[in-house]
Amino acid sequence: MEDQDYMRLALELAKRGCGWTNPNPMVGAVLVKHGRIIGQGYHTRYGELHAEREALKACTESPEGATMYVTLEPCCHHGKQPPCTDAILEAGIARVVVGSEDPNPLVAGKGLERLRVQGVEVATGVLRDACDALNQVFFHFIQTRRPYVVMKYAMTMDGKIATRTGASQWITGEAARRRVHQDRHRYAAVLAGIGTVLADDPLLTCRLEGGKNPIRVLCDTHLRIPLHSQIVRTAREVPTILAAVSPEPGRKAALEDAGCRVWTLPEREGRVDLRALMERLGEENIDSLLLEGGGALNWAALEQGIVQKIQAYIAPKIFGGAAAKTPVAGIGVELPSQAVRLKNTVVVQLGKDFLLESEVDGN
Ligand code: AOF
Ligand code: ZN
Repeated sequence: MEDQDYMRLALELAKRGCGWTNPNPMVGAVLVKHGRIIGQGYHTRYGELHAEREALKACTESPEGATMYVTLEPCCHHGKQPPCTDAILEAGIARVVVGSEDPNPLVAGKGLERLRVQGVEVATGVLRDACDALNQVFFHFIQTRRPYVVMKYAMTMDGKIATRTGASQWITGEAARRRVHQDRHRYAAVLAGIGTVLADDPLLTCRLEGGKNPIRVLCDTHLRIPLHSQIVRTAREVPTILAAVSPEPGRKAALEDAGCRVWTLPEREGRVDLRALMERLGEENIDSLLLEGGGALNWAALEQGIVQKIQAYIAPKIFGGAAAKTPVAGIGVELPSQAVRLKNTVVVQLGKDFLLESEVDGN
């Protein structure tokens, strides 16, 4: 086995932490001595042992002289956990092979430096692209302190998110919908607009076995959400944040009594200022957000530059209808040259449907 093969294993281990480590990274580590794997581990949950210490703990023999493969640069600071560089040095690891460098200002090259100074052989950049891709969310959050926003919608091949009567269940099939629930588990929060709540009365929870519910965030400028909506009725079990502009005190109190948190945010063109909302969510350590908006919210999010990734689920069917809704509404751009540009597009087939995933250029 070569360096890349062990790193691939470390990556597979890291992914097991998906959905549980936010706002910290997913990290995997493998220890190899005389060509044999003697320990492996991954970061299982936010605040718990780091991958490096998990791997050392799992060792079946002395790790002295071993090579450690780790998907992210080992940390060298005291946070919720002591520095991994200390554990590596104490264990007498001879060589450390790293995937991604850690952009966390508390680490950022200092972890590697400390190991090198102490005589550990260090190699970097093994499967770097794959390791970087795994922690896109963490890298964004640690550098901006704002959530990584993924805009998701499902549409027909003629670009409709509902029929002319507003019916939208269902556009895509089973496999595509399962994928959405995986993302509700993976990302820390989900964001929708009051229009969606009034039209569909959704729960916005994760219905996967063993999955985790996202924190529900609703843009509800005038607090119109009904007390009998499914979201309010489950607000005691699933954390729910209502983002409003100058909420009416009685209404606010009633919704708080029902278990919702009500935030007062600045206004932008008569609606909640989304940049301010992102700042506030970042302050609450929410590192990622699945935006399941309607057309108005989606346009506002793009216009305010808060979106990092777009997921378009496309079903091979046609609804037609000039008045049937499309995924991004608002006023739109005037000229093709003013389009929101996307890059790094990936296509996945899910049953009969397709998922097109692109990053927003410049965000
Ligand atoms: C993790 N898990 O496996 C690794 C991390 O507050 P702490 O002590 O948990 O430190 C969190 C930082 O440690 C995190 O931002 C990242 O820079 C670094 N590495 N974190 O949660 C891990 N290896
Ligand atoms: Zn660490």
